[in-house]
Amino acid sequence: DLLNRLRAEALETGRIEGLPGDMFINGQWRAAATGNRMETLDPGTGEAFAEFAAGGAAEVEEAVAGSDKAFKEVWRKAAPVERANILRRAARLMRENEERLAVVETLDSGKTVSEALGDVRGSARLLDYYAGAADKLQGDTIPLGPDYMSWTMIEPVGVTAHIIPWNYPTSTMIRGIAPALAAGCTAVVKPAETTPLTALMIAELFQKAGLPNGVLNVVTGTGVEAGAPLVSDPRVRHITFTGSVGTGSRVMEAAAKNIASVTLELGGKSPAIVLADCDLDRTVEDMIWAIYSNAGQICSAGSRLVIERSIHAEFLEKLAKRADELTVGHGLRQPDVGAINSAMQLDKIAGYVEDARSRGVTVAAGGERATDLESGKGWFFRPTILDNVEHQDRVIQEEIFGPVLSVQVTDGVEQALEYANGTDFGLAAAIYTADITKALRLARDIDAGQLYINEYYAGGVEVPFGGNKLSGFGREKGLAGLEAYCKIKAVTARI
Ligand code: TXE
Repeated sequence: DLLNRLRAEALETGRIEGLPGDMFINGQWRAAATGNRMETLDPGTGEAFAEFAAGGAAEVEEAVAGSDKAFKEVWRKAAPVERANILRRAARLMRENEERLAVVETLDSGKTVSEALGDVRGSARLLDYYAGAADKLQGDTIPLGPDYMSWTMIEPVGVTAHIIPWNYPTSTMIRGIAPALAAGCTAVVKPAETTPLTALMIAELFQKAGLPNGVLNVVTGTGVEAGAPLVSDPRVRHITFTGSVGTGSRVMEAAAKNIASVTLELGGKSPAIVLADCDLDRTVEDMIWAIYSNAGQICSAGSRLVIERSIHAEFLEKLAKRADELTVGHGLRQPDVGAINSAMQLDKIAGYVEDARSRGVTVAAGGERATDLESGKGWFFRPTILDNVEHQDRVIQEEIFGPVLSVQVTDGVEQALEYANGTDFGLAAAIYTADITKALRLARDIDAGQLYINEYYAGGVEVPFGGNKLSGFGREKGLAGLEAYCKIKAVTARI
């Protein structure tokens, strides 16, 4: 079938024909004014496979100006059902092109092609979900007694900026632009410099879906050259950022200068609390995918296992066995675990593990770099378990963003709760137990944006997603995901 043909072609030639390499600005495909270009590398081989435009302040200026004009003249005036129809057409086009999108996403990001397919399908679903919301953004009437009439109107905030990370290029872009466009906002997207291609392909699909010029723009380039001017532009009224805590803080500072609002989806160090009465085998399997999906490069990854002492030994034995069984390799070869997105990220992961080992932390599985078995190339790290780690250790406190699980042993629910809340992050947490009282008590008391009970990553596009503390604020997905893109106008008349 098409997927297998594309996979075989890409594995053999190291490239894909017909990729977009220019930026999408105001409905036009454009090179950078400087003529500068950058390469994107396949993490599965570490070799370049495509080029794209290195945009900067000049292109950001044009994109924001075009976006502002399209907002004022076209998109905010469009009937909600018209916006919904375009989003639905884009969803259909994504599904029709899912194989190609998935293969390109795999080459750009390093993830497995089945993970990439899942991302594309989930993104099409997000487009449908927000298409359905576009014509339901209605206000309230407010009773004030006989002499007045008062009502609210839900209006789009205006031009929005979307800064996208490299771990979920397609999903993160769509979960921002789908509610933004549904609400009547226009968007300028800056993808990560290591994963720009699917953003450009998505722009092509929106163009085919009939989106008016300027409503969606994609400016590629580095964070400093393209991202910074975008988030500093006073015409941008909301910024949706997913990435590191440090960059998120700089983005918020830039937004503060313009009193623009921000959604920040930053890092995490999310615990899975496993109590002695859990369903052991099922929980082992859940933990494997909580941490090793996307090679651990997930902000909400279950990167800490907080486990009750009485089942620690048995659980760890099973978990380490499963971790050792996992295959690692080029995402197009359909391994269990794909590549690390960049050489820099791989060095960061290896650095954490080496440092822990040198301090005497037990490495219960993995702990080593790897290469693709067939080609001997690429950036990989074996699924790793660091066992019995002290709570203050940096592999408990800091985000590694790789396939590394850090285990904390607990003597009961109270200590588990302390451990769960005892980091600077508050993104996700999971609780595994047969005791509903313990589960609900922990769900109430853990300070995190997502609580999962007896499953990890439970919930879909309908469920709000976001973090507390250094993990950020604001919520994406679900109806809550529309709020950032809407402002309320209250109209009150004396009659
Ligand atoms: O992130 P950055 P990096 C974490 C993870 C990872 C670390 C570093 O721990 O190891 O961050 O990754 C753009 N103005 N996460 O360096 O810098 C940049 O071009 C505007 C967690 O890649 O935050 C890219 O598009 N934009 C995470 C995006 O910001 C700027 C996902 C993210 O890059 C900018 C990714 C600037 N001044 C990394 N500087 C998650 N929450 O899922 C950079 N950018």
